[in-house]
Amino acid sequence: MIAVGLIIWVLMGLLTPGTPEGVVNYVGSSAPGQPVNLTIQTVGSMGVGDRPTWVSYLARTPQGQWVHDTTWQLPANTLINVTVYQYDSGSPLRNQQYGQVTGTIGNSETVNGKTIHAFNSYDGAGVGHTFTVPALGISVPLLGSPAANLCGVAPCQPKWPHNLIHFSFKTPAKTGEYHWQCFVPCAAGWLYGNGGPMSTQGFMGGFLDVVQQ
Ligand SMILES: [Cu+2]
Repeated sequence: MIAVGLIIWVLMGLLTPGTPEGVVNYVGSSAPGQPVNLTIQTVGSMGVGDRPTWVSYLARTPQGQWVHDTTWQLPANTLINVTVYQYDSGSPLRNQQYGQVTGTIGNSETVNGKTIHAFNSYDGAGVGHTFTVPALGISVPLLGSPAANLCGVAPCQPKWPHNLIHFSFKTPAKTGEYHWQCFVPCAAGWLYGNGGPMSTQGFMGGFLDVVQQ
């Protein structure tokens, strides 16, 4: 009976989408109550792995290693200082609403040192991606890099053209799994830019796993 249960458990693990994906743990990366640094990057294509053409987010562990994981464990009720290296190109948004910065401290972000509260995506290189956590009212447009996607293989290094974006937000006191995703239909080659990486955990979406510190 135990053996049967074990086999079912193993099969469930293999069949449940997203289960094999790792979780990057930021809890304990700074003293309790102190801000936590979350450093991520967005790339136009992975260049490696089983989906080399797919657009993606990556994250840097507190130990400094870039990993292809989009579930991030964060302490509750804590200020999160986010740094984004945005290596991808952009385009005008279909929904201008996503040009607004919402839910961050000051409802703002800085892009290459300049503070903005909203971005007209018909300007410059448009918007490449958003970082959006619907349940927390957070949405940040990640402006497109004018000279984009020159890095080739992820993780990209800062020597390649990018936009450097900073914003901060506070995790809720209530623990739980908060889904985040990009709302730019950025999946080139897919119908209307959706599907593929847009609908796959580990690429254009993931979870904030908010836990007690
Ligand atoms: Cu995207």
